[in-house]
Amino acid sequence: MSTLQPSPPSLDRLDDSDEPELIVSVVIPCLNEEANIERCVTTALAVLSEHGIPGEVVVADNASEDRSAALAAAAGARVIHEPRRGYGSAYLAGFAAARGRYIVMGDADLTYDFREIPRFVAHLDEGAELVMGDRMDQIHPGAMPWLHRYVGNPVLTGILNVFFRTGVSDAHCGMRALRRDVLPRLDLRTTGMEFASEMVIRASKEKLKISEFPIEYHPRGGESKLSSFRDGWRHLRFLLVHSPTYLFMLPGAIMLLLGALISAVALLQINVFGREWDLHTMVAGSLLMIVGVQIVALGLCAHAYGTYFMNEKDPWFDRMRARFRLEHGLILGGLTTFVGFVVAAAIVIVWIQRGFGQLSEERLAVLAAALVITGLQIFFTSFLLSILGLRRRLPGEH
Ligand SMILES: Nc1nc2c(ncn2[C@@H]2O[C@H](COP(=O)(O)OP(=O)(O)O)[C@@H](O)[C@H]2O)c(=O)[nH]1
Ligand SMILES: [Mg+2]
Repeated sequence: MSTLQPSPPSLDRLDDSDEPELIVSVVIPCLNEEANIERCVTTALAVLSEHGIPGEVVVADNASEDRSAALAAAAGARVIHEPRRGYGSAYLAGFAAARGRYIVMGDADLTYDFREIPRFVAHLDEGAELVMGDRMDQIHPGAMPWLHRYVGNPVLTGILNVFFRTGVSDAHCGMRALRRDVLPRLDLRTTGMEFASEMVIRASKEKLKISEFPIEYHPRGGESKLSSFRDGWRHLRFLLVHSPTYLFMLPGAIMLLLGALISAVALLQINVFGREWDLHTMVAGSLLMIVGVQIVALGLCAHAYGTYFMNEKDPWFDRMRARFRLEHGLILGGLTTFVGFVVAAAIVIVWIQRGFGQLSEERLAVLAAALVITGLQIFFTSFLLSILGLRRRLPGEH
């Protein structure tokens, strides 16, 4: 680990006073933690002074109904009051009040060892912009319930890494550190426990330098504020709504392909599993195809929303819109609809030729309907995408 060197004056100082620059703000969110908060604050302050790190401890109190706030202040913390509930709300208030160049985060429940602060600081000194603790190999007995240890944490961290490729081992670790000057880029907004995921995802989208190292996780003093299913769902919901590719595009594309395949099997009466497939299969295949196109369309609109309205970097969508224009979508949609009408016309011609008698072209009729519907979906979605992007053309685009 690097030694802690005196730092050059930072540009992000909040005031012009001649006070020495604070290097570290330890920010601790606190909701009814009177059993633990005092020790958290005193340990953090002691570690800072032992290592000669100019710093402060900010306790973001979430309207605790016990003596937490008073105990924290008496122990030497600067206490910030945030009436709005939620782990994220507490941190956002604490961050706004922090003055240090670095922010070290940790729960007020004695699960994390604040004596690790200098290691986090050392990683930041070495150039990391976000430093994550990784608890997974050093969880003390009774520190993490079985459900979180073997289901919640690995599953949610796994999904997060598939969706956003962050490479972080323990996305919910509450002890972490970051440079305060990256906060505007992170633009964090969530109010609940999903704040932990938001920070990692935003950091990876902004391509921050993320480092991690193993830390210990101790059993909690006092009562946990986490509700497994409510907070687990809040995390999952956050991951899904921030990943149109995995929420819409992938499932939609799979449905579309599967639907097309099933329709083809029914239409061409291909023998699969020793029997031929007929009208019912055709209906199922076509429905799947229509729903697939619809979901892909929603995904494209979600990508457009992220790019145009949320200013998100979305290289995939940028490539798409560099290649495809409104007119491409209109032609594709128009042609698909046209082919649908041609199939429908063919059925009518056959009917006329048969003297308006009994007709058994149901599969073709379903195909015609599916083509007309998907064609119209493509046609009008193209217009909607164009409307969403009206004010944000690529350079050179008209
Ligand atoms: N869940 C929750 N935690 C809060 C809130 N405000 C502050 N906290 C603090 O956030 C930290 C994390 O909560 P905790 O119960 O330890 O959850 P866990 O570490 O995920 O099991 C603790 O220090 C809480 O005191 C809040 O409104 N909700
Ligand atoms: Mg905790």
